[in-house]
Amino acid sequence: MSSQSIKAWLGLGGNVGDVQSAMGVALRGLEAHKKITITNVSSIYKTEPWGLKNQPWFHNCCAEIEAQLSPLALLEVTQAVEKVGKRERVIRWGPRTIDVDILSIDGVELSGSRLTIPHPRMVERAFVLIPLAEIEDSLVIEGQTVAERAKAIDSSGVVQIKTMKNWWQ
Ligand code: PH2
Ligand code: MG
Ligand code: MG
Repeated sequence: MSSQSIKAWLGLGGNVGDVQSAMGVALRGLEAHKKITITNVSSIYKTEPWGLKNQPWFHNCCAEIEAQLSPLALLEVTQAVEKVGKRERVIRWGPRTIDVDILSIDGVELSGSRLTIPHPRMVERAFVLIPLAEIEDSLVIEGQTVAERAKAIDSSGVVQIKTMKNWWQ
């Protein structure tokens, strides 16, 4: 049993069905885990599909958590939470009900077959950088802060949606 605490940032999204509600279910599922505390959640953004263009727009958000779990144990929890959202991934970068990605873990760099931290494509993705900058702008990824990267990237396909502050609870 590990009692070491980690701070991590997650990216959530989807483009099939009621994604706002699926992201709420996922976040409440994480919060219900006794070794996870959600410390911040961004607004929801409507975002242009990245990678595979010909599919519906996504909804995305980011969350900051604290956990008494190893990175791989956290991955297992995020995957279990995706299962509750009935995720079935058929095509890479294609339509999905709910996706929960570990973006970054404070002080951790990791490159393995199951998990790479920081998430390898996060710095190319406005749908990650813009919600992440909202909750943690001074986080440094590959030598640059999230705020700097969010400012430099084309954000025309990322539209903030008005929600209640604690929309996910
Ligand atoms: N996720 C993908 C592929 N493309 N595009 C947007 N806008 N948002 C996503 O969450 C997303 C994507 C694969 O995980
Ligand atoms: Mg994923
Ligand atoms: Mg993803």
